Amino acid sequence: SAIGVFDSGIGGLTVVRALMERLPFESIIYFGDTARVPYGVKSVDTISKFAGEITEFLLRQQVKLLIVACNTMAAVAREVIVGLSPVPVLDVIDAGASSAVEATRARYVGVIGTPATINSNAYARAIHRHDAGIRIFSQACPLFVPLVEEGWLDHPVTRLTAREYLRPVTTHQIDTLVLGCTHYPLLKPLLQKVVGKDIHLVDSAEAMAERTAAVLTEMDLWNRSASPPDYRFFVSDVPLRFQGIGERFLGRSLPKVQVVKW
Ligand code: DGN
Repeated sequence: SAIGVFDSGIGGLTVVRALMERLPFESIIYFGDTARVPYGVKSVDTISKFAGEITEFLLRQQVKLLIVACNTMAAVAREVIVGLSPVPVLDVIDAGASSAVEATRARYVGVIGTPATINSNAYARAIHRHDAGIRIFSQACPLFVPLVEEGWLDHPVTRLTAREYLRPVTTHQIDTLVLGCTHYPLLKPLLQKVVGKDIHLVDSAEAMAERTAAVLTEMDLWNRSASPPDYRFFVSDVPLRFQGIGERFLGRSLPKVQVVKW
């Protein structure tokens, strides 16, 4: 059976892309809540309710594993999702936090994400579960999501915005910066220039793919059928410019999507 991946919208396709590259024989079912995105500025109650609905939808598709690709849902609704799921649940925050702990030598780590993710303090809690001595400096970057969706990946406005957001974080001696949002992997080249080459960027999509590979091995869940992998994409709406934005996130042409009505 397939791996279920979900996100508040199309940003989670960065995680699907990393999974396709790292696990090319696994089938994936994706759900993006494009009718209700953005989640990053909503309340914990609302995000939890939406997360529960999506979890139930994917469980009905008989997935063998659930991946919470959305940092915002992972930050505030993990317990709700785990409580509903008989299959293992992995999330981008856990994966990104572990990578940051492995990467840092200075034990000073920066974290950027949506306001909901940063306010939840979920990255700090996840990092401190591994190493309580790591110091964490975080910054919400709400303008990054619309800039990425606009395709301004290497644009002066984005560069100025990034400098402004990252200045406070980089005044501390961090050697690692966690990109704690589905959209940020697309800004990696620009962010690397802004923070300088000595700061290691943790791409939470790549970290998620590595963690998934490890769990498939640990739990003996690798796909063994000889048939090629199947990719199915569900969304709750097809908004304007969906195709173009989706393809930029996925890094290849986007197959047909099915619209789900609850
Ligand atoms: N997918 C969300 C995240 O990773 O935090 C970003 C989009 C949003 O809901 N604002």
